[in-house]
Amino acid sequence: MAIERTLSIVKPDAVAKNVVGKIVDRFESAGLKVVAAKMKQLSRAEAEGFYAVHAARPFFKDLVDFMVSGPVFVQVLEGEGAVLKNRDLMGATDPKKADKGTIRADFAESIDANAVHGSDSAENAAIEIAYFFPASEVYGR
Ligand code: RTP
Ligand code: MG
Repeated sequence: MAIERTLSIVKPDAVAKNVVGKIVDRFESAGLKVVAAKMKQLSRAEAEGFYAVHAARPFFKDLVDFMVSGPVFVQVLEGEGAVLKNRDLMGATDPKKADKGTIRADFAESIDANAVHGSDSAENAAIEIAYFFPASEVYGR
């Protein structure tokens, strides 16, 4: 499988719960490497731009309200099949439906406050990584 990069966000609920390190450990233990990272308070414009694909959805305002409710921890993960591997580690969008042992099952509160974001394709990963990190801030292979 190819070495990929994916964008991961530890969302405001998980940052507030002080479990950033526990979540990063899930990724590292699964063989993904953190190759860029920062904390950031998103502006409304940044959150709306990031989730622009969902702009017409009924949950969009709640999603943006939540994403600006506190700082997030944004990181780039690198490794074999990183996009799918990250999605598998995260679990289903709704933590009530997430498999046991996944990040959302263990740390998320609700479908809104669901602890993590992960890119859903290699194409979107490239776009999302560039949204937050200039190439000079990504320290991969
Ligand atoms: P994410 O983009 O944050 O990694 O989450 P995802 O791929 O698992 O889910 P997606 O469909 O992309 O939705 C983005 C975020 O919007 C919220 N959502 N709410 N109330 C609802 O039906 C609903 N559906 C989605 C979730 O917080 C989801 O993470
Ligand atoms: Mg998504």
